[in-house]
Amino acid sequence: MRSSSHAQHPLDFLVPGQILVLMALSACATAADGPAARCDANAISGPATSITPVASGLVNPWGLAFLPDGRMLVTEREGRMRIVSINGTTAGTISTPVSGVPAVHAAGQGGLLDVVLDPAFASNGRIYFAYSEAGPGGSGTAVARAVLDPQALSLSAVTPIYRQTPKVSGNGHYGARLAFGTDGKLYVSLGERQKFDPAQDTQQSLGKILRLNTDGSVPADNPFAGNKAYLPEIWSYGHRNPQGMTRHPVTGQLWTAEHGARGGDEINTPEAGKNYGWPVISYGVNYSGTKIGEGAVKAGMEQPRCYWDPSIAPGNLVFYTGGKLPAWSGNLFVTALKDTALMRLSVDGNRITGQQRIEVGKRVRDVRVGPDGWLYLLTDEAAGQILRVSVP
Ligand SMILES: [Ca+2]
Repeated sequence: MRSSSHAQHPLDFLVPGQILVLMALSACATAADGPAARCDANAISGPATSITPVASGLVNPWGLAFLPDGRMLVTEREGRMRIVSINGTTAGTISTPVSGVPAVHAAGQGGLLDVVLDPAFASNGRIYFAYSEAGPGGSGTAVARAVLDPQALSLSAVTPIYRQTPKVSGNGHYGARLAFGTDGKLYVSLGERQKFDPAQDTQQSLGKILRLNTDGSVPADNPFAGNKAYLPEIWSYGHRNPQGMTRHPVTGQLWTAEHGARGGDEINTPEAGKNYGWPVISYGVNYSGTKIGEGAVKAGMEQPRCYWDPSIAPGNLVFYTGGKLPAWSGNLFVTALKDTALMRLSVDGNRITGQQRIEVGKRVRDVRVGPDGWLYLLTDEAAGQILRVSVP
């Protein structure tokens, strides 16, 4: 029609009414739009909280597990595991390091990461922990099983049960939360090591959620068992850096929090065999502002339950089961590193219906429900603390 040598505006051939329609369509199709909603779309209010330090002097604590006697087993990212007793005080006692912890690759985001107790810990003393391990090619997330003697402060029978493949360069996006399902299987969240595409490569374990037996072997009923195109340990794939994982106390559904790119942190409910999209779909953009992948929505790829834009940098998450405060019952609490807060999300089925931001003022790495019914946080600081969140 016209020579392309003219610097013609692409909308010049449209009449004004058509331009409006086109603008509306284009607004619907931007990467920031899609069926998922922002986690903070509806602000909710709740009872005023008290946040009290109960132990101080931990160095970058990462994972916390309550022992049956009420003490806390805590990891420090540099490679130490300690037992903390609070005895109802605000100046808890921190033990010397537990012996027997293997050498870890403590660099960048890597080191000694999550720890969980075996569901039968009271009888078998077993714990499971995730860590970054150096090896040919660089480093990767690994999971080990051991027997803890809480009195002797020692680990025995330390056995690596899983190693992420392949090991790669760099010191980011290890993921590394652990959670037991109601099926007694161990779920492991693995980041994509800042390598993007491997999250979609089903022959690698970067950017995956795994489902394992407690000795590291693959359950026969895993979604891809027997399918040569997939590593059999994969539960779900297309994840970026999931550092939060828990299960719903009633339904058993797995819930995860994952760091997205700028403006794309997500809450997901990973289901067997499904693809969660990274790096093909995302609500975020590169830190430089450039686009990632193909947009926010694609057939065959799952949407998050909600996303944060701007990003909060989520750590762990947990459903409130404390029973102390009916107003929190069934709420999902998510820690925020960059946003230095605790997010209280109201949940209806699989839908996030509201968010209350509870200011902490420190980078919050982990959240757990304590045996006293209150919430306990780890702050990711060189002068790290355990904080109790209660309602007076
Ligand atoms: Ca996703």
